[in-house]
Amino acid sequence: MSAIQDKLAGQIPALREEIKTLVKEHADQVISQVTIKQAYGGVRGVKCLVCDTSEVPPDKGLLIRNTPVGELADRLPEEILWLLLTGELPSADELKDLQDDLRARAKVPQYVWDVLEAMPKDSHPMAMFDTAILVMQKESKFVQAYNTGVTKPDYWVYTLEDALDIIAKLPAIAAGVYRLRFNKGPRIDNDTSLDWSSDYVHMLGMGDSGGKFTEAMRLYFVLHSDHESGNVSAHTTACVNSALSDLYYSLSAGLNGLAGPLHGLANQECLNWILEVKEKFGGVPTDKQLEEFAWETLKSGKVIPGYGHAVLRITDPRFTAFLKWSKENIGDDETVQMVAKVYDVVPGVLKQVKKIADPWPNVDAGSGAILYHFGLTEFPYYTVLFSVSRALGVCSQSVMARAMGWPIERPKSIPTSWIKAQVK
Ligand code: HAX
Repeated sequence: MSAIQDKLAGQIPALREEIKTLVKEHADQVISQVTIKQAYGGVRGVKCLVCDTSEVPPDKGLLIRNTPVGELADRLPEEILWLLLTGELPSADELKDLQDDLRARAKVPQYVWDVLEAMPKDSHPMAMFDTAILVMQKESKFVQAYNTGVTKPDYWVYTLEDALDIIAKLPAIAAGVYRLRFNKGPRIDNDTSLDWSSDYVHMLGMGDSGGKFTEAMRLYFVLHSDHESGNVSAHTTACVNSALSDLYYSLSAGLNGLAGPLHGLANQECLNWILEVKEKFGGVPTDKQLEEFAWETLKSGKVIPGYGHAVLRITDPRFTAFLKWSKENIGDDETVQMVAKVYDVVPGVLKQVKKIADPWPNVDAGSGAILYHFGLTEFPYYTVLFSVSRALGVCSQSVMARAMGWPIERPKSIPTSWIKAQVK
């Protein structure tokens, strides 16, 4: 038994008991109501999902297992995975066990590369990445166990197996997609002496003599790892998983949602917008020029990518962590300076648009400038990196959902005629 499986096996019985008692004793207590506006408005703000891996208070931003994400900025993604699953940071031995376990599962089957190589050369990197996950479905240990009669209390064990198998392979798949899609030459094999993010940078093949790119990628993978369970990618993963579809099905489904421009694809759009500004004004613009450009974007009916949020009502602490790192490490970079300038100017513009609930930057507003600085200039690739990281959170959520034995999701829909009858 691996250390993570052992740890969870120790924790899960008490968690199950706690939730069972909570539901039994307070089954009918109302925790949220739904208005007609919410029913037509993307179910915004309705409290009807449970997620214990992380929480996003609108006035605080991301807490991973109650710890503000900014306080986790120096951690390894593997430590975050342990934290997401268990609620605790790992000891040195536990971390080593998890890293060894991931290394042992890291080899990507050849047929994945055959499928990716057969895809059209102009496929979106997200379509390639999600296809790679889906095509490995036949490897699912959950399906094998289910078909041979494993019982419900043990579903989580095999979901954890699938989660670790998938997460271990994501750096190689992401690096392989990059090299294939952007003609960077042959794939580079894993280096099993490296940690999860360092191995990714190694397989990307862009070099990192000062170690700063690797540091940036570690930060990137930590900051994007989870954001409670109501966002499109997490909720889709959870919903598909609730049908007892395995994680290959459910994670690829969720990441297809991350590929939308209002969600994870915003990071590709965001840098694009910043570079458009730079090009138009031949460098960093004045505040007035930037303000005018922001209004132009809004008046043309487009959103300003990287700004606004469905839940947050403050500057996203993940943006703050990226900006701090950028200023400290690559502060001379003109694109980083642009990100800081946009942060000075754009909230003032968005505040004047009444309908916009949150004028502040979200995680996507600053991450692209860092990637761009280190020569990762292919914007359509950026959401793949978001996906590698977000898999840590949504896979952990799925393992815990199986551990708690949550049922298949089935909210009730109603037709407009029913709503009209209610308001009569
Ligand atoms: N620029 C222009 N208009 C914006 C805006 C922005 N940055 N943010 C919100 N609005 C608009 C909305 O489009 C909406 O307009 P309509 O009513 O005409 O459709 C109105 O303001 C009200 O929206 P809201 O209540 O403030 O925000 P929502 O919860 O509906 O949407 C979004 C949240 C993140 C989708 C939205 O702020 C947005 O489109 N932002 C830009 C895209 C972006 O950065 N997305 C990434 C978000 C973080 C994330 O999930 N990363 O993966």
